Amino acid sequence: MGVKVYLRPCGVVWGAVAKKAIEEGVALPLAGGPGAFLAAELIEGEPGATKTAVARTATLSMIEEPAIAALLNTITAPRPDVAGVRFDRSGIMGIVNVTPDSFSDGGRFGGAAEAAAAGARALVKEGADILDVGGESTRPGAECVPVKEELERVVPVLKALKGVSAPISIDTRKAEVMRAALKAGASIINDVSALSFDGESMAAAVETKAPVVLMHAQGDPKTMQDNPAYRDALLEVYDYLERRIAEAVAAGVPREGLIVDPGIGFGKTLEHNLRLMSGLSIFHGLGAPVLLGASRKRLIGAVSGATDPKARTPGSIAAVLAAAAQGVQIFRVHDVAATRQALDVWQAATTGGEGAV
Ligand code: HH2
Repeated sequence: MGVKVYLRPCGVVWGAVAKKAIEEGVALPLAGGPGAFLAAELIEGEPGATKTAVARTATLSMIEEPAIAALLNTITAPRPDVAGVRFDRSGIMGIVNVTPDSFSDGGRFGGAAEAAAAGARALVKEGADILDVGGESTRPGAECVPVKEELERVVPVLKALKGVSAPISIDTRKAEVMRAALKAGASIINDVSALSFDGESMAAAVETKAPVVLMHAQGDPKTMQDNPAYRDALLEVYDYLERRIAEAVAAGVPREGLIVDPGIGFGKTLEHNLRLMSGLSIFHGLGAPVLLGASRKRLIGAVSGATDPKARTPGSIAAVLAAAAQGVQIFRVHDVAATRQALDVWQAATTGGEGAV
């Protein structure tokens, strides 16, 4: 087998200049647009032993190397809708943690299911395109929650959300919770273990044909921050997600329903998280919408000095905008209204008001 090749789009432009650059053959659409990339980082080799060069897209398009041509095709193709959510603009997944112990908002949606559902409906009004309901904290050091308890937390909330206009994802690692949640009104599986924690979860995804968020994590929440190690976090996370997509598709999970997520903070040091954040556009090479969950996480605190997670909204928004500039399509956030406002202004200012981003 030849040397492995990765392409990381860079030099992304928007609006009228993006259209013109594509017409003139100096840029290619990023995941179907509206952004377009003028160049790409060409990375060859294995994680930890790579050669990197930056090449213009016009040059890359002329290289007769099947792996590069295939990657360019994948990176430029439009992404299909998932559960009715379009990916030609930045989407927001609003976090609805029905847990007593989540790191930044434990108890925020606690109490009666009706109250949690009202809080979730408010997130839709604020601009959430997807609601992510979770009954188990996966913060570093968190204990695994028994299935029965997780079901008791999430199912009543899902039932109380009947008729809500945004699709609901169920944030769980457990097949039984996936199945029950999908019956109770959720339509997307969000699994921080990429269907690997529970031996039954792949089967649950195949049976239900539900779209799935495949997230990378190194280790289990209980111990994942003890000593995370990578030769190259960006490429290893990419390789892992590529393998999980292949395994899910081979098992019968519909490819067009897959979303990928590098899993910020899941078995990663600050250095690993920043390598991922600065290289996010590489994940377009996997041919699926990219989701980012950096909201209020330690990375924001470490860079800014904001020790209280609730004081990390400005830094969380900066992370969203930096990722949006790399074409990331979905943001899992606590602060929906503030993020929507920031994305709307970023979009208008970047495109000169032309077209949605
Ligand atoms: N992060 C958390 C939980 N679920 N799902 C995806 N797809 N991506 C993420 O980055 C992600 C996730 C952890 O954050 P949070 O829900 O705020 O905290 P806790 O696990 O303590 O409930």
